[in-house]
Amino acid sequence: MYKTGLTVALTLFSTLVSAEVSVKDAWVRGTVAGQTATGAFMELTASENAALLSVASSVAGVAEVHEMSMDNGVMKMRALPRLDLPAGKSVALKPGGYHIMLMDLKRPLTKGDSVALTLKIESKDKKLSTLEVKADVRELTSPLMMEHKH
Ligand SMILES: [Cu+2]
Repeated sequence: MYKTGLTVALTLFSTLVSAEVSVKDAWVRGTVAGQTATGAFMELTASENAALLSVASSVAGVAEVHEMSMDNGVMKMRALPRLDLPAGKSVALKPGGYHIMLMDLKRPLTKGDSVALTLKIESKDKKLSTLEVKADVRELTSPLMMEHKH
């Protein structure tokens, strides 16, 4: 009896949190005058398998999900069509790795500002949802996107 009750409770719970993605530590690197692109970073954890498909922000004409990797000693960035968010695993978007690239910036971003990002999420049953994220702008002295080793 007890066992049956527990199973039902767990099933209900997993239905309620279906495709829920939580966001931690969202931030955007501040820009200097004339700079038209910057990166947004955060930690994403999905309760069930999901994927980040795209991003939009009112401060940027173009926003893309990028991957940064070393290729023969050269840092390269490429746009990802989707970023998988495996259930229960936190996926870090951080300098030197995955990041959200904000391009065609419409205004300078300075410390204390906050930037609204809309993340388009696909659940494992292919349902689309959007996730609103507020990212704080951090100063330029935050760790550089291209991390240099000395
Ligand atoms: Cu990039």
